[in-house]
This record gives sequence, C-alpha cells and structure tokens, in this order.
Amino acid sequence: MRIQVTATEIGRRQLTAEHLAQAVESVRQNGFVILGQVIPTPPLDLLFERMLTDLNILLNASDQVLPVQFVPGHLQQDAPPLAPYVFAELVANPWVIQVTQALLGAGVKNTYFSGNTNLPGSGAQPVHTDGQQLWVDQPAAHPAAALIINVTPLKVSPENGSIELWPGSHQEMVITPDSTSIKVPAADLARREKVSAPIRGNTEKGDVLIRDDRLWHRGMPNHSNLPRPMIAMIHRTGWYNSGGKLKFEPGCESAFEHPLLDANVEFVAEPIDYIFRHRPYDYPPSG
Ligand SMILES: O=C(O)CCC(=O)C(=O)O
Ligand SMILES: [Fe+2]
Repeated sequence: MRIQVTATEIGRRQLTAEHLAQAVESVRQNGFVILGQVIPTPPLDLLFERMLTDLNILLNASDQVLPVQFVPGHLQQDAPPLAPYVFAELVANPWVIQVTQALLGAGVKNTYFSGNTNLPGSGAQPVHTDGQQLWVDQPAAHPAAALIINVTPLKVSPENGSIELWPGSHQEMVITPDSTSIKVPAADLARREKVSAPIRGNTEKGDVLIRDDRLWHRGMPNHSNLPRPMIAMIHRTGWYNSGGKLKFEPGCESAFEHPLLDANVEFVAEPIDYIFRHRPYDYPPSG
C-alpha cells in the first residue's frame, strides 16, 4: 500500500501513530509499503542528473565488463557517496527510520548503499529474492530482519520499468539458506500467483519503497527512453554482522546524524571508485 504522508507529519518530522501502524502492518502482511512524499525533489533532481552522468561514464568505458544483474539492461549502479548527493532525507530519513525501527527494534543499522539502473530496452529479470529466510526447515517465516529502502529520483510507472512485487511472498519458505539459487522456481510462481498476483511498485518522485528483503520481485522492461536509477539501502537489526563500514567521502558527515540510526559509515580521504567497482551477477550463473 501507499501512505500519503501529510504536510503536518513532514513539519513534525514524524508519522502519526495511525500512519505508522498502517505502514508496519503493510510490511508485515504484504512485505512492503510506500511512504508518499518524504523526500524533497530538488536534491533528487540533482542526484538524477549526476547518476545519468556517471552512467554514461560507465557505458562509454569500453574496457569494462558491465555489472549486469541477471539480464541485459539491468545494471548495478551506486549513488555517488559524496556531498551534495548524500543528504539527510535520503540516508537518514526520519519517516523511514520510524517504520524500520518499529519493525526491527532499537538499534537499526544501515548496511548497504548502492542501486539498480534499468536501461531503456531492458528485459524482465527472473523473479527472485534479494535475501532469504534465516533458517531452514521452519514451520513459518520469522519477522522481518532486513528491509530494503528503495528511492527513485523520478516518477516510476510500468512505462519506465517499475519493480514487480509479489505481495505476501516474504512469508513463503521457498528461498532458504540451503537453496541453490535466489530465483523462485516456476512451480512456486504458478502456485503463488493464485494466492496473490504480482503488482507494480509505482512511485512518485519523493516517495520511498520499503520492502522485506525476502519479498519475491523482479526488474521489468523499461519502455521509455530514459534510464531509471533506483537507490537501495538496507536497514537491519543491530545484532546483524554486516562486515565493514560503508565508505563515503568527507563533506557529507552531517547527513547521517539521526538519534535512532546506526549509519555504519566511515569517511575516507581518497576518492571512492564507485562507478566501476561492481561486477555482473546471476545466481547461479547458468540457473
Ligand atoms: O531494478 C529493479 O526494478 C529491480 C532490480 C533487482 O531486483 C535486482 O537487480 O536484484
Ligand atoms: Fe532484486
């Protein structure tokens, strides 16, 4: 579901108790929620422009293997980890943190800062999960342990390749630590479609999609003539060991300041090679 956040909630830097409860319920039941209009558009416009510039650098580097995800036209592309593209409503959004903290408990930690760019002429990815159930052979799914925060710096619809989401599929016990692939088998898709058909995660510029990392989903064809970047962060429980800190360039430190979020960042003096650091992926390579 999509919750239109009101001007009053923006002014108070807080969702109402009713909106918070609706958001939490939607993530628990459906595996996702869209918070409407919680990011100002001017910094998103700036970010979009920079990501298109970065994309051209990547596409024009002839010696590079493109970081294709599953099928041609879907690339992993980081948002620039530097000022002014890193800003508070993006990396420490108070309305988003309210929801993720309500679901994950105190000590919410961000463990990821990257993104997916859907190019004009792309195909459909296989339906997959980004995470998995944490245990095998359990009778029921555990509560959310990882929530993906997706931000698109433009309006996204089926025309320009909005993500496909399978409501409620985060509670399916299909993809677990002993699965050989994160792709959902065809028989499970056919079964699940009858329970709850997939929908599209359409968003206005300024909206944020919060989705359980176990939710079945896929990138879809972009029929427009403009690339569709989508930034991704992952909020996790504080006890999850995610390895090292996320690297950012100095100058954007204050954007991460929030009393409830462990931003999990370090600032490095040397320039970060964020355009060329990703590799193609497909799980498994020929599955
Ligand atoms: O770009 C999208 O809409 C989804 C991409 C995705 O799910 C992935 O590459 O894992
Ligand atoms: Fe994915």
